[in-house]
Amino acid sequence: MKLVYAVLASLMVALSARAEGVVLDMSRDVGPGEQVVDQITDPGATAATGMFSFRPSVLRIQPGDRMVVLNSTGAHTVHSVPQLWPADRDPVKISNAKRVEVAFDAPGIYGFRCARHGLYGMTLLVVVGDGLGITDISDEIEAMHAGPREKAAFRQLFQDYLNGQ
Ligand SMILES: [Cu+2]
Repeated sequence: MKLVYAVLASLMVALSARAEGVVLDMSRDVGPGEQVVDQITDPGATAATGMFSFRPSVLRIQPGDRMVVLNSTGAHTVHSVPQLWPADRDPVKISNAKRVEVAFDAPGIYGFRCARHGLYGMTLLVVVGDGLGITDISDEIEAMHAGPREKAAFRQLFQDYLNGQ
């Protein structure tokens, strides 16, 4: 029960800070070559799909840049998806961390999911460089050990990327 109160309290703080337009959270500070990805729980969502999300859910960065993930604190995690992650690189497994940096040196397309909410479509696509002309990741998505909503979310993210969003 204490955990529930802690989660609610942090949620209320975040909501009140947003309402007042106050930005005091030093964890949001980023340097050159860093881009923030937030992990969001939207209590106003009308369905589980759409309630949990990475923002942005498609991140475009350059080789050598770093993704700064915020709010992997209990409610959310960041796990690399094997089908969209280099086999020779250690998997990303972030949880219980308020701020974590992930560096990307090699161009390509990388996929991440929240271990808790991936089944609701909480997915993230990171495109490093120009995408190498990749026009299709349907085989990778099909091979994922994931439910239909998660696969649909990855398909939508890739379509968003192709559409230039
Ligand atoms: Cu989550």
